[in-house]
Amino acid sequence: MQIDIVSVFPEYFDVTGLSLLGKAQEKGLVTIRAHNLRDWTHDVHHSVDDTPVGGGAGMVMKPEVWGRCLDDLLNVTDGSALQQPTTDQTADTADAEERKEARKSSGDESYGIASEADSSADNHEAGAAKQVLIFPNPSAPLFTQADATELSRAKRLVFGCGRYEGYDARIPVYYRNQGVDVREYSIGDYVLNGGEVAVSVMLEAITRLLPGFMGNPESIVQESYTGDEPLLEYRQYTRPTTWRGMAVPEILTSGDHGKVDRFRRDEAIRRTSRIRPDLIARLDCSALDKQDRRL
Ligand code: 6GU
Repeated sequence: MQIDIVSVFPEYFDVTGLSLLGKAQEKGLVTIRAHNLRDWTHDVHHSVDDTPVGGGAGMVMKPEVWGRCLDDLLNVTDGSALQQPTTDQTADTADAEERKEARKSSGDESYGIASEADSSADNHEAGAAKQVLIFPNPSAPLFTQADATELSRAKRLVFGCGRYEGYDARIPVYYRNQGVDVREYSIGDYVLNGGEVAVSVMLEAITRLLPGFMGNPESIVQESYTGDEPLLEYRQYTRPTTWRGMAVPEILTSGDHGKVDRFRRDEAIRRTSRIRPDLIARLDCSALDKQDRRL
C-alpha cells in the first residue's frame, strides 16, 4: 500500500517511522510519504488559505493550491481521472446505502452532480477502489472499524489534512466528479485544531489491518468492533493472581476453557449494554445464543 499525506505540517508524520508502522515500512508492507501543501503555492507568501466567502471567522483553505497538489498526486489531468474502481472486492450493500444517505444530506448536490452519491456507492459496492482520497472533516460521517477494514484493501490512499476552519467545499466534489473515490470522515464528536491528528488515527486503524502487519493476526480477530458482533472486549488480567488484596475472577484460573469463554462473553455483553448501549442496538439478535439471551 502506498500512502501520501498532504499537510502544512508534514513533520507531524515523522512519527510514522516509529513502532509497528515503522517496522511495516521496513518490511515493505506500506510506504508513507508526507508532502508540504505549500510546495504547490505560487505566491511569495506561500499562502494556502483565504477568508470565507460570505463572511465569518477564521480562514478557509484555497482550492487552487489543493487542486495543483492533488492533480499531481492523483494523476488527474483536466477532466480525466486515470483511476478506475476495482471490481474484485466484496460488497457491503447496507453500508453503501448508509453512506449514500449520509452523502445525500451533505449538500454536495448543490453543484448539480446528480450521480455523486451513486458513484461513491458504486465504488463502495466494488470494495475499496485502488486509489482513495480521504479528507478529515469534523462535519462528516464517523470513521468506523468497517471503514478501516475496507480502506485497508486499497492500493493507495491520499490524505488531505485541512487546517484552520476547513477547506473549500468544491475540492472533494471536483475529484469525485473526476471519478476518484473521495471520502470525508470525522473521528469523533469533539473539536481538533486540524486534520493531522485525525489522519494519524485513521492511518493507524487502517495500516494495522494490512496482512503481515501484526505479529499475531489472532489479536485482530478478537477485538472490539470487529466482525458481525460489535461488542466491547472482556477485561484482561495477568499474574500475580492476587495483587494488593484483589484476586482475579476465579473462573479464569480454573483451566476450564468452556467456562472461561462463557464468562468472558457474558462480561462482554454486560459491559457493552452498560457502557455502549448504541452498540447493543446494532447487534444481530439472531446471532445470540440461548445463554446470551438470559442476560
Ligand atoms: Cl476529522 N477534524 C477536525 N479538525 N476535528 C475533528 C475531526 C476531524 N474529527 C473530530 N474532530
